[in-house]
Amino acid sequence: MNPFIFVIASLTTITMTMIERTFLMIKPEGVERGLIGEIIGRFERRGFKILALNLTRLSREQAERQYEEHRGKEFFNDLVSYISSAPVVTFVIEGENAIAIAREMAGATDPRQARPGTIRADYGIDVQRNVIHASDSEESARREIALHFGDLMKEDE
Ligand code: IDP
Ligand code: MG
Repeated sequence: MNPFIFVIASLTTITMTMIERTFLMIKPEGVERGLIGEIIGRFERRGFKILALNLTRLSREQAERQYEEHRGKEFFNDLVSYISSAPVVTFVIEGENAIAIAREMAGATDPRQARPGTIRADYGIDVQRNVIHASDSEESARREIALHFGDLMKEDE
């Protein structure tokens, strides 16, 4: 192979396989319905490493901070009350392109529009009770990991 092409091809491969971390949360109805093992198992079987995991009940303030970007929308108050109403499972996974792949595995926000085989299509009840949260970008992942697992961020420094 032409050495120039080889270098370009290698660089492309390096930039396309990014080891990332992302934040996930099994929402109250997922925990309530006994879906913790099923959902976490999907990420394990897909080859992601579980870096942190917590069964916890979010305070109203934590829920508001989690969904900060939606403040002011008509569903905000309801969403915050719902998310802080009962235990959730928060966790962080690590692996290649974790952020985009976890979003794909979660599926569209509205379970009725989610592709078959995605977590929301398989288990979602409605647009609010859609079983799982997954960070939508590198910036959200960093912010949400810091919000729920501050200690994990400190280890990296
Ligand atoms: P996402 O979870 O797919 O990123 P977002 O639009 O960021 O979707 O909304 C955050 C969460 O807010 C959703 O997962 C869902 O639980 C809730 N939500 C979004 N849109 C609506 C709505 O129109 N009605 C009620 N709840 C909603
Ligand atoms: Mg979102």
